[in-house]
Amino acid sequence: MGFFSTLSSIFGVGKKSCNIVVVGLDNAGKSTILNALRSEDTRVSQVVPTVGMTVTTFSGTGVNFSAFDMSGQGKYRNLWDAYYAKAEGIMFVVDSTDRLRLSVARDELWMILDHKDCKKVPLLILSNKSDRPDSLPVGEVSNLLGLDLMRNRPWTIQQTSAINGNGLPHSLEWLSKNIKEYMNGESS
Ligand code: G3D
Ligand code: MG
Repeated sequence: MGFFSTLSSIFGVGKKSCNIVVVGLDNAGKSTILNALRSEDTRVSQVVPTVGMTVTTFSGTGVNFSAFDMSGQGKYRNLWDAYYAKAEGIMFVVDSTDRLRLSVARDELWMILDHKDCKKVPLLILSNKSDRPDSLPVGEVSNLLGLDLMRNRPWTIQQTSAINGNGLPHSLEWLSKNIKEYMNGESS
């Protein structure tokens, strides 16, 4: 698609690898976003799809994305503990046109943040599908998700379109910068 700089230029080819958990309700756009990352010249070394979950490792970048669909997969949730425990960043994707399920997305988001294994890692929230005319403004999505209550972690909400790429490079740059700061803080 050509709208991404390569992942390695955003994340750098560090010595340490980093793990990013990508979550959100089904149909939010998680797979489309990961596919867009894949379509650049970044070589994918591993894509392991399982029920309700996909792990994508981009070789040469040190970045691993593990994506989960949150809804209707209750019985797999115990699998996620290990991913939260080793995550250095969380990307939460919401469909900004799905007014009916934004409250479900809010409950899922706060359930993750309250999870015992979820550390104070940077949180990037993507208000996705902003290309659609029925997309809610980012401020409204932020209110509906209750983000004014967010404390004690670096976070941001960004408007994106996985279809035309708008907002994605900037969002990933934010995530990269904040993950680096988080990892430096952990090792010092
Ligand atoms: P998921 O992995 O979170 O479940 P997907 O979601 O990536 O499978 O996306 C679900 C549907 O939404 C797909 O449409 C996809 O093309 C569409 N979609 C994802 N991101 C965007 C976006 O930013 N804008 C628009 N307009 N559509 C988007 P289909 O028709 O294949 O189900
Ligand atoms: Mg998917």
